[in-house]
Amino acid sequence: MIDNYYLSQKALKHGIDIIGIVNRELLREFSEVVRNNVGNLKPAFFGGKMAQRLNAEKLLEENKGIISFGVSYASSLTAPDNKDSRVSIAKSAYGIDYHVVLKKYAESLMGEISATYPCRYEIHADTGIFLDRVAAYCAGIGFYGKNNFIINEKYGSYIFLGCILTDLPLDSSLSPHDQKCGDCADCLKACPGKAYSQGNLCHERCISYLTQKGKNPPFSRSIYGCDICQEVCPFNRDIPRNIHSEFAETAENAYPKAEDILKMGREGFEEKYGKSSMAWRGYDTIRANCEGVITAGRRKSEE
Ligand code: B12
Ligand code: SF4
Ligand code: SF4
Repeated sequence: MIDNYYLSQKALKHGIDIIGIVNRELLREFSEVVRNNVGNLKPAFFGGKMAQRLNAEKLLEENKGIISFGVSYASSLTAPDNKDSRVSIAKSAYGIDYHVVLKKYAESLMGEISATYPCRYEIHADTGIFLDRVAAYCAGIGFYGKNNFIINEKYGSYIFLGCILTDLPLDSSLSPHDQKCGDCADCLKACPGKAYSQGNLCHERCISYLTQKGKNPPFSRSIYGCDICQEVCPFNRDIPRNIHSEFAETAENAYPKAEDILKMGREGFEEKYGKSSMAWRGYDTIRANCEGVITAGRRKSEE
């Protein structure tokens, strides 16, 4: 039977930094916990209710094995000195769209495994019928931080998560990691939108969500995403960075001038950022955020 040791040995050479087999019992139990907590919430970007996305029974019935994996995107890029005249883009949008990169790595891994153990498999990153963080927690990829991120002790929270659903029988005996935040609450305090103030992350207050809707708040200079609750986390201090060249970015692209984005227009944007994960929201969303930053700056200077 395939176990965690076998998978970890194979995964690294295909670009996957962390891998684990979802513990089926835990997935059943834990889905119930999260469902009770958020079942009636409306998820950001998806229709229906959260409970419909946490259907562990369906997932377990259809798949003998569920693998969760993580790929580091930690970057050492720092903001330029003149950052106050520039806007910013979150690290998750650096380089090539992570959905593409994760699928490429997992496809390559499963290509090798299925040559020895013929099997059906389906690869997901964001696209599954399930929540990637819940699966990752149940596979021992990391612990749930107070900021709701899955944090791995070696790679921190700057890890993208994906899942592989398969008919291969897998040894899923791993235990999850306990939360290691202790008394720290730095992420909760640092959030400019106070998105954690009511317990669960309130996506309507989160800059990441707001910028994906073209509504960045006046106190933010981000035109896509937000990393603040990760930047302050001590688990992201001493971690390996720049592991995957696909996620490399230049300071010029990561901290552009809002006016330049407006000037480049739709075609210029496609050319420069078309492969980034932020491209899914389209030029009009990013343009609206740039306009928002410029207007907020004008108001501030008039005060
Ligand atoms: C919709 C979505 C968003 C929405 C809403 C997120 C939300 N939490 O509601 C918005 C647009 C705001 C968003 C933003 C971002 N996202 Co997003 N997002 C998703 C997506 C597609 C679904 C997540 C979802 O609906 N979660 C709903 C809640 C209910 O589930 P949850 O996050 O696991 O939260 C529960 C647990 O945390 C649990 N819990 C909390 N603490 C504890 C403690 C213990 C001990 C236990 C047992 C449980 C527990 O309770 C929570 C609710 O009750 C996932 C991919 C996927 N398909 O799963 C990516 C995903 C969560 N996002 C990701 C990323 C990278 C981001 C951003 C950093 C992007 C950016 N740079 O701006 C930000 C970070 C915002 C934040 N602070 O979380 C990564 C996170 C990777 C990681 N290491 O955790 C994911 C997994 C994508 C991926 N495939 O890698 N995202
Ligand atoms: S991503 Fe930014 S706005 Fe959203 S919860 Fe974290 S710090 Fe707050
Ligand atoms: S900043 Fe502190 S409380 Fe927040 S996730 Fe990191 S260790 Fe936990």
